[in-house]
Amino acid sequence: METVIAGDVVEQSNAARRKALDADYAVLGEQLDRRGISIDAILKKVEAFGVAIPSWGVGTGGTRFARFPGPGEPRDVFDKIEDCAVISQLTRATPTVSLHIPWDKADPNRLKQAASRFGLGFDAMNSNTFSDAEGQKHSYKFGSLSHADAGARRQAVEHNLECIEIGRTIGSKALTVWIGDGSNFPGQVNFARAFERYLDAMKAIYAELPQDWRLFTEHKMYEPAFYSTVVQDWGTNYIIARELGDKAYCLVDLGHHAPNVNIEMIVSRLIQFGKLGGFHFNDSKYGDDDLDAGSIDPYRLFLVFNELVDAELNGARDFQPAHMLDQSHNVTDPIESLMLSAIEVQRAYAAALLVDRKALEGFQETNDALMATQTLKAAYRTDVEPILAMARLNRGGAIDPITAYRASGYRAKVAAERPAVSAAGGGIV
Ligand SMILES: [Mn+2]
Repeated sequence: METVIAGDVVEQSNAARRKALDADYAVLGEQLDRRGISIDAILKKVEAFGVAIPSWGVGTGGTRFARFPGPGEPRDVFDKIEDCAVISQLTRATPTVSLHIPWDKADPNRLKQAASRFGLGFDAMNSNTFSDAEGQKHSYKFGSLSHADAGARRQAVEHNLECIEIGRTIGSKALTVWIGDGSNFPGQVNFARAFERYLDAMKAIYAELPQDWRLFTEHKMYEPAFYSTVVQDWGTNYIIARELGDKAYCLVDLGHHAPNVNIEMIVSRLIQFGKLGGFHFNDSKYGDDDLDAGSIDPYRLFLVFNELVDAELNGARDFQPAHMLDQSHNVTDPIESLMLSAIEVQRAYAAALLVDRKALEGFQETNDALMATQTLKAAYRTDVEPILAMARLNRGGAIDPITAYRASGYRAKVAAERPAVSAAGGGIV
């Protein structure tokens, strides 16, 4: 397997940190031992945990006001795969890439080859009917899968079927559908009719889904439509998954809810009724800000993982959530942001594994609110960094990925190789 960053750069970086890590790991091991937790068991679970990188995440993002490209931006999907290989090599937490069609359209066999060179696989395919591709017959200005015009709907269905076809060749096992359909004015669309048309179109896509695939639908409260959105919340999303069938699941993008919504509770509901498909991780302060996962409210991320670990331990049915990052990097090096975000997601998982669930259940049964919440806090407060670093080291990654990445000079190298492009597809979904 090829690596992008020279092995000696990683080795040197790790050699300088190995002694301190061993000491920190031993101390944490002792602490956890007193709590009846085996640190090695947690380490094994963390080592097996992975989160997918969205191909569009390695380009600099932007807002509707401007985009400020960084040096060495990927020029095409093959550059994106190389950037993803860097993230994977240093963190060992991101084994897969999630592609977006048409942004990443290329010969599927070449795609497969490019990824397997670096030992990468492909996660869910993402379709795009929220913008017009060059030369397409019908515009999506007024919607796609829910469009009033049957021709536009058919075109959107066929695009999704093409995504499935590409995905089959490269070894993907899921399709994620997010649409921008909605309205900007009261009265512009008939809510029920638009949803009916959407469901009919989704049924046509679902009918062509391979037997071993899953279909994820992603809800979002607003934007690009600002008055109403066809798939606006988890309730509508749940209806869709129920209407379509056993292979249809709901995808939760953390940024796609109103401020202060209790997302961990939505996660719990979807798990309870066997319809949680997966996540787009990011963080937000005001709306769908697409900030780095764990950068604003790491406790919320922990609480989401608290639900996931609970489900994992209880053997919840149809529970195999897909983990993916979906965020926009406007002011940082996207590779650095994605490495740290993958680690933040891993951190939330590791901390959630430390919750004393027996004690928690006892406090819940006896209505001891204070001790129940302290039980969660005790897990959250534990600094699990030595576990995460040891997981990276054991799997050939870097103890400190950011320092190793900066020492490698990768960004300067690709800045010299890749001429600046002004209009790279750097959207966010
Ligand atoms: Mn998303």
